[in-house]
Amino acid sequence: MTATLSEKDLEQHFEHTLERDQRIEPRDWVPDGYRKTMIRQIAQHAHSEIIGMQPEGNWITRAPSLRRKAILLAKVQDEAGHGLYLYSAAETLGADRGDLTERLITGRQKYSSIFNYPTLSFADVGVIGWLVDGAAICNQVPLCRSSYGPYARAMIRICKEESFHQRQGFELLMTMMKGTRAQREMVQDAVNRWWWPSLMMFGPPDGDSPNTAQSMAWKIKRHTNDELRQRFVDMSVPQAEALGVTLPDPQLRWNEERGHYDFGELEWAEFKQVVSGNGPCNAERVAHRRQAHEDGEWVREAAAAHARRHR
Ligand code: BYC
Repeated sequence: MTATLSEKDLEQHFEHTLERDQRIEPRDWVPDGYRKTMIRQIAQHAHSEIIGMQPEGNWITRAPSLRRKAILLAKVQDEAGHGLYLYSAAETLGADRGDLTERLITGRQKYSSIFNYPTLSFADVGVIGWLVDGAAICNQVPLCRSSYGPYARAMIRICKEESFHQRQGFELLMTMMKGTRAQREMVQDAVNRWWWPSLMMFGPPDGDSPNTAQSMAWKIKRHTNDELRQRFVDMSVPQAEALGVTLPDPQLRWNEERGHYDFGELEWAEFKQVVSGNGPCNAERVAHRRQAHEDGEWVREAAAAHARRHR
């Protein structure tokens, strides 16, 4: 005998699952808002991985040695893989991957602001690994405990790979810092350009973050944007010292009372510009992705025809 569950029973089951810190799975009923928020965050995250292949991908043909080329190729390939797990996780919530791609290439869905800045020298590859992947790890480790099972599980593997990415960036920078004066200057220049945009990856300040309160209540997010930004600053300062670079913030100093580093105000007007499509490389990044999608049309058609024949 099967009993039909009322909407109230389903809601209670959802709440109990969250209270017990268990995972919500694709078979479970979820409120519309939860589904919508989860699809938005996972899709933005997937798009970030895919668009994020471009800034570093630009350096694959110009990597200074075979070893550096092999490392960079592997890293960019990992990012494609992360995008694929994440699109699959979004599909478990009923999203359609073709539709998500369409939203990305028509500018209707966001991706991380950080990938709208140009990579001007090979030191940028190292700094992306150190700071951008470092910020990504700081943001994503707590997401391994996110309430949505397929997302949380994807994060575990992604974080392992991101740790390798961060170390390769740090190792590359350390090598350059032990090199010539020109190499050290390249590293410092890259740090000057990427530091503030890396802090913006954590999202708007808590007071201007419309989604944080609800996402924390649903245990999608485990910390606020400002909490994670602070954690990232605190961990980056000693790493910058070990490298011998200066972080471009005259207000950066240890606050004994708070037990954290104080840091300067971010340029939130710049963040808003970049997020709304007007950053230095937004148009280029989306155009490149659109072109790649169009160029791949015949592959999708061939794969679909092959699948039909074997059905
Ligand atoms: N850039 O209410 P808020 C990587 C949006 S890739 C653009 O705080 P939420 C890598 C936000 O989505 C890793 N948009 O939102 C790859 C929201 O949009 P709507 C990327 C941003 O979701 C290649 C609105 O602003 N990581 O590691 O509670 C090479 C209001 O914000 C940004 C992820 O995607 C931004 N920086 O919190 C190397 C992490 N910040 O509602 C490395 C997963 C905010 O207007 N995502 N927005 O459409 C998250 O953890 C959260 O979504 C965020 C934002 C912390 C980013």
